[in-house]
Amino acid sequence: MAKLKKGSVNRRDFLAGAAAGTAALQWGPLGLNGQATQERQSAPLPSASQIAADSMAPAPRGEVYTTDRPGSDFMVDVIKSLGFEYIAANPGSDFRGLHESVINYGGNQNPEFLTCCHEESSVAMAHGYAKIEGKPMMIMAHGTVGLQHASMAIYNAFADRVPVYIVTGNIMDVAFRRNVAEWAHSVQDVAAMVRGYTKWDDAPVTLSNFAESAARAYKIAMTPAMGPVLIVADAVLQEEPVPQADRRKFLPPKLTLPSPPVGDPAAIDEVARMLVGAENPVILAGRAARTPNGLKLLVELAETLQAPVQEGSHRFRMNFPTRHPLYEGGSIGTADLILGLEVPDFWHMTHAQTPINRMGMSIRPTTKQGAKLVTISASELPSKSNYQDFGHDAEADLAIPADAEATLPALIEATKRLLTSERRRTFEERGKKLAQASERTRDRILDQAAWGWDLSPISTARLSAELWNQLKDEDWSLVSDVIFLSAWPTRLWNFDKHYQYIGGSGAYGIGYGAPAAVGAALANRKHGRLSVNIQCDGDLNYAPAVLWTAAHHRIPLLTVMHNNRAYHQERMYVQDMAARAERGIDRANIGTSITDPNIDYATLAKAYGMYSAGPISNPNDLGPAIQRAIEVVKRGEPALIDVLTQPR
Ligand SMILES: Cc1ncc(C[n+]2csc(CCOP(=O)(O)OP(=O)(O)O)c2C)c(N)n1
Repeated sequence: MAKLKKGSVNRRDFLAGAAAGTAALQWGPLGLNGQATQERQSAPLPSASQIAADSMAPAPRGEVYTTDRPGSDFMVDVIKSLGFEYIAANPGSDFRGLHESVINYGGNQNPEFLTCCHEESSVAMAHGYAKIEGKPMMIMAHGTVGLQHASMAIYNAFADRVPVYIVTGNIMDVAFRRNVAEWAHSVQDVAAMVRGYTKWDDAPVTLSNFAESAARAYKIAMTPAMGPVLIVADAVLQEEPVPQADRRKFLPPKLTLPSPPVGDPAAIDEVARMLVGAENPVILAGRAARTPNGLKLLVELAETLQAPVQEGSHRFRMNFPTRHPLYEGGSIGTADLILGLEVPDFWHMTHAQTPINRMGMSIRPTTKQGAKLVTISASELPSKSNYQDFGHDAEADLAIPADAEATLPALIEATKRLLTSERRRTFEERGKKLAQASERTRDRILDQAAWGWDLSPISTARLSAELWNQLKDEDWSLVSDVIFLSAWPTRLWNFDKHYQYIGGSGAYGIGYGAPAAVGAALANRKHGRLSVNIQCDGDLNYAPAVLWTAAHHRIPLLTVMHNNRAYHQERMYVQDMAARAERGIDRANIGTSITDPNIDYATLAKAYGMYSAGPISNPNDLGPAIQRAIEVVKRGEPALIDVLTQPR
């Protein structure tokens, strides 16, 4: 029997006893076999140098790093040439070379590394940023595991037609995989798991190939219909010195953005003819305005025709000024022509689908008989089949697969060419009626907003009105969706600039809201805008540590919790099912409430290093709390107020 070393027995004794809660010497890996137990206990403890090797940074591999620059430096040259301001990432060893080059060789500027606590947050931050800035942010994700975390946010960006630039690492050459973790994180085809919802990907095998593919990916991401792209930065390419052969070929890529696809001139003339001839046209805007110019063009088209612009209940973009007399006027039911501009699932705007108790669905058109349907949408250009975000066929009478914003100038021109003085007079009359109807709608909205004014929990209309009261004289930007707030902000506030609204997630993947708001606020920061996020509680709980990212990077953002203490959207579905089954709705809170214990969001925000207040349940306390938080945000920091709210 091997003799036990004195010190080691005591330590192992102690550890085994603590773990098992029993006398350690009686328990060994082979059960109660004394010999095995004692042999195991007598195994030598790791030496000081072994412990150091496990817990300290490895020594630099001098033969590589001192002979010449690593390939990742050249990758940074390429990345810089594409004009990225930021890289959002959670660190991962398969892009450690690139990470080191970004912060040291690249000086951590253009791009600057943003520390993220979850890859889903990295992508959603890039999503929100692109909606304000009009260009992609780069994100890095650890091949396999990091990309798996990122995947839902990538799908959101894909469905929302938003460019996100993803770089993942991977170690293709097995000889370079240092340990079991690096085997687990390596993959034959990195992009396979997200290929169904990325626009393009590549895994370049040389640095010059990386340069070309990096530029190609950027162009593809930015060509409407825009979308996320993925480039694999192989770890060996990152970490090894640039090969001589590659050095001769290496040139930073030339980046010329393609012009967006414009509709066929003959088809545009036909749409203009239909628009000018229609008595009651309605323009439906989905993701029509990609840029501030898109908003101006849409106003010009609508005013030329004195035609109303509607957005439907899902507001995807800032398309049209919300106090314009043509906003949300007219009716689909009486329209003789409906022009859909980048409308996702146009079919649902022109059909009603109602569940009938235990009898399936009733489907009927909501348009009048003979109404003509026209679509202009870049979403009809690229086609992927697995994910079904494309919706029903629009059943349009005329479909133009092209970018709506880029097609609008030609459409406006063609429309103006067809105007006669008689049609102008008709349009003026139509415009007057729509303006009067708009006044009446506005009065009705104000009346409705006053309902439940003093309620506690606070009504979503009161929350929106209190915010507006303090934002109206600021240069503000709402960096969250309005759909779970009964659209009160877009009904009450005066939105007239493109950056004032970013819309929803695209694929309705919850967890997008908080990080997208942080990314959009980051884009707003250099413009000095006051960013406001009305934040659903369920959404924040997917990856709340993005609050830390906002605090750490000093991103000014006012977050106001719409804390209804529920997954309310899903509760309504469960209530619907229970009612259809005639079993009563009183248990629909099971699985859908976020109570017992209540989550203290003010404490959560404080823990992440952020100013916070709340929970606020008295509506009269809300105004002063918002004011105090705005002062903090104006100092350049994020702040959060927890507000207890009505469900919708
Ligand atoms: C990733 C993901 N998981 C689950 C859902 C289903 N879902 C849709 S809405 C919703 C409730 C979200 O709660 P919250 O953000 O608090 O909004 P509320 O409906 O309460 O206003 C859930 C869970 C989803 N869309 N996405």
